[in-house]
Amino acid sequence: MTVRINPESDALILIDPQNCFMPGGALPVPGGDEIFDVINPLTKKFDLVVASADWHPPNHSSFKEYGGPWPPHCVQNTEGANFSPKLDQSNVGMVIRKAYRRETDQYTCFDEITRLGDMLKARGIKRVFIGGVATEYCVHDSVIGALRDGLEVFVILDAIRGIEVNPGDIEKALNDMKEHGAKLIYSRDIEGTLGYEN
Ligand code: VGL
Ligand code: ZN
Repeated sequence: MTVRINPESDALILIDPQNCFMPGGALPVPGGDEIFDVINPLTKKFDLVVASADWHPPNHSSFKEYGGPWPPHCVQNTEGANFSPKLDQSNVGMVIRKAYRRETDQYTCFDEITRLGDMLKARGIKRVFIGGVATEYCVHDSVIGALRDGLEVFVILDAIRGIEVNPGDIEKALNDMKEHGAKLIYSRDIEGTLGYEN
């Protein structure tokens, strides 16, 4: 399968490519830093590249000491919340912060708080190509949210990594995205388009 990018109606969405999710970070995703060799060249093929950022207050309810499942991570205005230095940000045109309300977690960047789906559709975007971390949490929920917003969704399998808290979590998430209508592809399936280097 080959997919040809149409810069007018396609957008690249990068989920939480932040230091805390990289090896050595506060909530490391195994191989999380391997996505950038795939993602960086891809950013040059799209006119619109959106990156999301987990952006928690220091006392966020998803943190263990406040009753949640996670170690503290992506705390606002800390180095851990910054995008990885491995991400080429030169073509990232929009940043969507999420999960900044203390009481609720927000794995998706497509919901009634961000209204990213509406924003993209108002710009004529019809298809989104998604990479980032983590497969079973913010990638999964963002994919489901984008589909619900009526966008066509392509998940780039070599541009995502998962945590796999329990064995099988990643596979389950991939199956669920597929069942909801997402198309699972590899970056090599994406063709360059006029004016862009392949
Ligand atoms: C994420 C766990 C907690 C993610 C964010 O980006 O997938 N996972 N916060
Ligand atoms: Zn988080």
